[in-house]
Amino acid sequence: MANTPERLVVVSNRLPVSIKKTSAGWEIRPGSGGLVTALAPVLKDQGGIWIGWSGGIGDQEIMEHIKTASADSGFDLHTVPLTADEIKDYYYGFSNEIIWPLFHDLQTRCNFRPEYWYRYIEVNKKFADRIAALSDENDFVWVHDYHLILTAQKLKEADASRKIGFFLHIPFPSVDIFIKLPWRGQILKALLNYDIIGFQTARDRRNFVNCIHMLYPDIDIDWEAHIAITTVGGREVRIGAFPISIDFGAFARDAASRETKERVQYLKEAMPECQVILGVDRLDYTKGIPERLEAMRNALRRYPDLHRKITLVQVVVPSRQNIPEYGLLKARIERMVGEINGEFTKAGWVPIHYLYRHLDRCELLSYYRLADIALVTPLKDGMNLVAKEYCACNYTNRGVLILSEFAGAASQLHQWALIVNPYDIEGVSDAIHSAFYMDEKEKMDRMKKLRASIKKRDIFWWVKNYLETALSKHPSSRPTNKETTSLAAKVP
Ligand code: ADQ
Repeated sequence: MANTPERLVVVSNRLPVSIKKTSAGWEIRPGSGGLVTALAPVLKDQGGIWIGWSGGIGDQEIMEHIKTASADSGFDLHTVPLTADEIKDYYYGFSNEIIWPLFHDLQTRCNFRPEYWYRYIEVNKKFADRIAALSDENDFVWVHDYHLILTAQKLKEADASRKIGFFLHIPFPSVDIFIKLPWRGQILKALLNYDIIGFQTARDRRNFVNCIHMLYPDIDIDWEAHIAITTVGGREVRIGAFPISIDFGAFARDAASRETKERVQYLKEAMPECQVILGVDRLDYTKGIPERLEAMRNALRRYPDLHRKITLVQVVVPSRQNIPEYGLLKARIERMVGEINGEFTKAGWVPIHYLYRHLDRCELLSYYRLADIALVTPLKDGMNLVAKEYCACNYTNRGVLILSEFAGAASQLHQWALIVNPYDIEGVSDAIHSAFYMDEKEKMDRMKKLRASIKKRDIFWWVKNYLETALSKHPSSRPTNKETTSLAAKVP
């Protein structure tokens, strides 16, 4: 196998495209998230491809449109068509009713149905077959996230030898939680078929290594610099922490654009004279939205001095609407917003503004710019990009970030954010009070340091760091910028 692969093959459950069915037919646009932005230059330059599910049932109707989206992206998108049963058992079932809650430490929410597991195996094989057909031995295959843990193993079983890496976007749980998984041994063993396994934080990497020690005590693990290394079947496996980030420059630039400034001005005029506290989350029980609302209620009860002085803008993006639990969560959030507003609203002041929808980029950036305080309090989160986006947009350095200690972002930002335990209602309420009264100098000092840290380790740094660790001969002798591996060299 070549040491320096020429082509990158990215694989994820979903393709990086936004697909909408309108009255005029399908509307498909290339994705614009940070991951695509960072990988696009590498893919375009080297003729790389992206393999994933389109998000629809079957794919016949969508295929033509995907071709157009490929042309617009500048690299080829290839779909893995899924049937309705596969979507139900592999995606909603195993991925989102087992791995997602378990890996976020919420094992009581898991639905350990055996049929989910068998379908997960089948779909991972389907992805592996597609990779085998579309790639060759000279490619580097980069598989993303928890939906595709078995893919490397299935590729090996199909006798398709590839240099292949994995990145887990969500946390990896501690041993005591991981061993609840009925298929714990199979999942761990399957991961060891990757040549490199990337986690968000050192804590996730440590949890994974501890699980290996406990379930497979015969496997030796050594360390070279910050990379754990083990040998499985004569093959080296590298295990590292690579905290994902955002396109800092684009957020900072767009936040200062005229369009955003005008929108901020409009919002300011529409809102009363208050400090704005912002929450922005996908609808998900891991994001701690009810707990945050409870903290807001607590702050308003314990600190009457905050009445008419603070307003929480809570933005919730619809997500996983086919899972009944998510509908229940939405109803719970809406009931709490109603109760709190019912208890505290006064003429000219509503304590909580609640938005349940996707925001376009300009609107999202305007809320980031408007907010005096960001309240990012997930119960557990792989990283949490909202925390980083908020800081990147805060170019006047006047905002305060309140951040859950259980977000991966806390391992990087803990010195300068106000760190809270999201389960500690009074602690979060106190943090809101402290943020409100924080003096300008302290706010600026903290925000400058937050922004400098995120700017230094942006999404381009992340891609480069991962690819160089994956492709260098020795993990500890990662090439410098000048003698970088050919794929990593294409990252801007
Ligand atoms: P997510 O759980 O989706 O990602 P997060 O990292 O916060 O969580 O990313 C959410 C993204 O959605 C952000 O980029 C944000 O801008 C966007 N967004 C949120 N609300 C929006 C709205 N109303 N309108 C438009 N856009 C909105 C998973 C893991 C995370 C990990 C990421 C990346 O769960 O822990 O940080 O992957 O690895």
